[in-house]
Amino acid sequence: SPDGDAVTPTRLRTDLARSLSQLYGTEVPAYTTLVEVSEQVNRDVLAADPDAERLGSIERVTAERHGAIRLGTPQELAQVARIFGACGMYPVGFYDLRDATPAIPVVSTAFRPLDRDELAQNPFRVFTSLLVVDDRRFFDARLEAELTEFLAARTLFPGELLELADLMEQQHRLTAEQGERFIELATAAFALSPEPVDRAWYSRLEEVSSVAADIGGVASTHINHLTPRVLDIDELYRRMGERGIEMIDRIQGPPRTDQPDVLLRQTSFRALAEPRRFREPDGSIVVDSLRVRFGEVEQRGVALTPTGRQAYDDHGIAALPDTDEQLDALDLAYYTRDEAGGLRPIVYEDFLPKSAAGIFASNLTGEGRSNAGERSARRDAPWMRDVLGRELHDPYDLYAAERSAGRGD
Ligand code: OOG
Ligand code: NI
Repeated sequence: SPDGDAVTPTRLRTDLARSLSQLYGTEVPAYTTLVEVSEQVNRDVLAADPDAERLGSIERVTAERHGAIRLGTPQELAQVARIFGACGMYPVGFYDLRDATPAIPVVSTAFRPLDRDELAQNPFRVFTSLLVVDDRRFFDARLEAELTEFLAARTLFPGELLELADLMEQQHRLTAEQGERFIELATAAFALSPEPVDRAWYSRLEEVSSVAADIGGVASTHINHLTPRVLDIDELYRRMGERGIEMIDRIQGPPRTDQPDVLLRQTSFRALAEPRRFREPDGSIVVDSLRVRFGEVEQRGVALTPTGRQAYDDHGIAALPDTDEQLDALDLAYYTRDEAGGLRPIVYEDFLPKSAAGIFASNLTGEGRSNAGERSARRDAPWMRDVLGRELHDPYDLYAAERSAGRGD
């Protein structure tokens, strides 16, 4: 029957995650090693720890990935919102990485499923950053004008893909054939382009920021990384080292303690030099390399309430109590109750701006250049909501709603 073959948003998200994972594995072979080691670590933790699944079923954790992409214009962001919307992924949170050290000229959100059962079926999410071309701390008026012109002339997402996306958002289903076509076009849109890079233009942007060059120096976008989830990131870090893969020098986020895991811990291995074709100023094409993409891995813990987060941001993990019961009683973290009345943590499904900036920074090729004291362009959650033309969800509202629902409040 036609209905039996219909593709739902959930199915489309699962297929997209799998297809991008396959693509990225062919593009960045060390990613495949990372996935293998992550799966081994998860199996070992599951075997040794009876409570291993308290933060998510082994099926979910093993399938779990987040991706990162970087865009140049508000129009591109609005388009990608339609593509992810078709996959049941909606914008959550606003992150301003221009305030970080070193400052990165982007603002970001994450597209992800909102409901617990959707997350359980497939938790794929994409951290999505947008270049702020009119921020005078990074770009002078002339470079802004050139960037704007360059970005306006490119097309990241073909019309057919956007039409299929809109159809899915309207109908909540596509035919099997339409679904396949969607996946094919979406995967191609996020593949590394073989088109030559204009050397002079790329270099000018790179002087300001290698993130600006990665975004605005080429006529396409690509997955920057795809991140599996592990149940023990310290063990993962150790095993990757043993395999001779050079990791960045630290794990971002809260340190390991005997307290319940909170928020998000992440680490990455260095950007790999990938062969890329360049068009030189004399018109010749040469093969050189760029280091912009990398591997990242993460471990997730319980989501903190605004009060818990403030305490963590101000004083570190030591400011939080030692048990789930205390975290719950003091309203510092989110929990629901299981059938036996025990506490079940609500997993943190979002990102941390400090860690995100650290991940960006660990992979910058140069210092970049920014002019303190210059005008920063206004970018905030309301601005981004207007660009998206759809609701920008507040992560705390989602966690609070889940807690209330789970307790029958
Ligand atoms: C995004 C960096 C942030 C994370 O997991 O916090 C990020 C990027 O490099 O484009 O992916
Ligand atoms: Ni990431």
